Amino acid sequence: MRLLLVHPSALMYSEIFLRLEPLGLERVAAAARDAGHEVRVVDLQVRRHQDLRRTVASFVPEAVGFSLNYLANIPEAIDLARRIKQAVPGCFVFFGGHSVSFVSGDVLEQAEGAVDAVIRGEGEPAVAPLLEAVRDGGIEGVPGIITRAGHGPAPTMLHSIDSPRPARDLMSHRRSYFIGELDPCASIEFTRGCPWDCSFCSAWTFYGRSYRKASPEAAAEELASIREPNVFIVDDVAFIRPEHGDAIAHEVERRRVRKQYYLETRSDVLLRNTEVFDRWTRLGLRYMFLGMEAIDAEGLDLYRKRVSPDDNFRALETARKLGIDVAINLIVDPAWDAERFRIIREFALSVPEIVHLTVMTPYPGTEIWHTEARRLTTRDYRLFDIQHAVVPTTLPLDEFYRELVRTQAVINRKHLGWRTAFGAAQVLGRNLLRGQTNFARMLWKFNQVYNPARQLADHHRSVRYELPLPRHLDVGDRRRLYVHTKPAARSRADRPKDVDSGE
Ligand code: B12
Ligand code: SF4
Repeated sequence: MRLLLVHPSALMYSEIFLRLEPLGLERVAAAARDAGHEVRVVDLQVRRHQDLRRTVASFVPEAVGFSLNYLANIPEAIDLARRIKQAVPGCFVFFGGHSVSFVSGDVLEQAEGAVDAVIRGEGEPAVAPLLEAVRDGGIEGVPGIITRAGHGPAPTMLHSIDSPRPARDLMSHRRSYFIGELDPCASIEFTRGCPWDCSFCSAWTFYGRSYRKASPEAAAEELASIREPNVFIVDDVAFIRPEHGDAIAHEVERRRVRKQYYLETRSDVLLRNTEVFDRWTRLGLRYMFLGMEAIDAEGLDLYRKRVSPDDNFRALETARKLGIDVAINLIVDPAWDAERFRIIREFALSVPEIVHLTVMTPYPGTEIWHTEARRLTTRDYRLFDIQHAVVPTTLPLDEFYRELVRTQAVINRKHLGWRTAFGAAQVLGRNLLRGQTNFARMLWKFNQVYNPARQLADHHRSVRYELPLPRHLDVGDRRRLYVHTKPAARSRADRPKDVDSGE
């Protein structure tokens, strides 16, 4: 069959700091291609709607699949689905991905027939059976499928994440993917899932708290096949198991692969497995995201982060010693007053690290979606991008955004603009010579993207599609939140000692 896969447009946050390849969609594309289908991919993060229209007109797809990892993209995807159905009557349109897995039934209703099905859970094992069933009949038997008529069997999980390897060759604008100075930048997955259970996060509920590792040989082989000089490791928490990180490092050294890396991890993992991170700095690890989330014990307990403020500060020290540049994430509670923002600004100014702020947002699929007592002030999908307040703010909303942007602007003062341009002159020069302009362009974009008036105005747009209301649920048995309920090859040994089972 002719299958077209589409990734929606970039959200606010990705307009400046990063734009990364849609690895999940590339893996779904690979699985479909391996099963003999003809596949094209359009990534609207780096292409325009007009490009999608042209591809639809020339390729005349028999099936179109949208990747919906982000709730905020759902309205755009429904509108595009309607247009595709008009342009190619009879084309089978389906959605898949992280966020849509938690609101599939509601999205199908809202699309009023423009979307034929949603695939919940991992896409690789489902896409070939789905296309076969679209051609030959019997879609109700596809694992993870939901249609307006009902749902099929539970989603299945890949036994091993070693294959299929992402179909990177199908992406036409690879030079547009970057993260900060790492321009251009590819992505790779070494592990999938997360054994922790933070209350604001849906990474663990999606994968049913399972955790799978790529084989070190397959991971290194894939790295060696990547053309870009820079790589973002998409794992939720990198190097939880030190022996796994070491084994990949060994294979990478053996193949003499030399790249620069950006990854994401937790403070306690960095402290516990410092040697692995040190080894990776010698292989090119330059940057990391550290989800600190809060600077006080109360906040950390609230999010069930299972680390202490002391761990967080020691982790920062460790990263500095290793020479890794860190971007910290802190969660802004809409209840914050001006004084709280002032304290956070002071903190952000006092550390050399980049301090990112995201707004606490109850998402379907997270525990706080069911337990948050504050009512939602909006159900507009587009505002669920963790840059907007969706529960009542203590400050008047306009003042909240002014304080938020003022605090985020510390990044602008410390890490963007001329100061950074001078500091990174060598990198900038090298990138520009190679025609890579993503990093240069991000340096002066802050005020255009982060603007309190723009954020406030977003609340006044007319709303066509709304999130379902949260159902208050006794989450005593947290398995009720899972998308994948029967984790593949779950090993107790993969669960860090300080994470209780909670089940
Ligand atoms: C890498 C990553 C990013 C990259 C994006 C890369 C990209 N272009 O896709 C960057 C850093 C840019 C990013 C940014 C953001 N992210 Co992000 N991100 C992730 C992360 C850590 C891994 C995603 C990944 O590549 N996984 C590996 C691949 C193989 O898995 P996958 O993408 O999920 O794909 C599988 C399935 O979802 C499914 N699937 C995917 N697409 C499709 C399509 C079809 C048709 C089918 C059938 C199946 C299918 O099959 C795939 C294979 O199994 C996830 C957490 C997670 N564990 O998933 C968060 C996550 C998806 N991000 C999240 C958030 C909140 C954001 C931001 C909004 C954050 C912000 N600070 O503003 C931004 C906005 C992004 C945007 N659209 O512009 C949330 C989503 C929450 C929500 N409910 O919307 C997540 C779940 C993290 C979390 N737990 O909070 N992110
Ligand atoms: S450790 Fe990170 S990925 Fe895992 S549940 Fe907590 S926030 Fe989510």
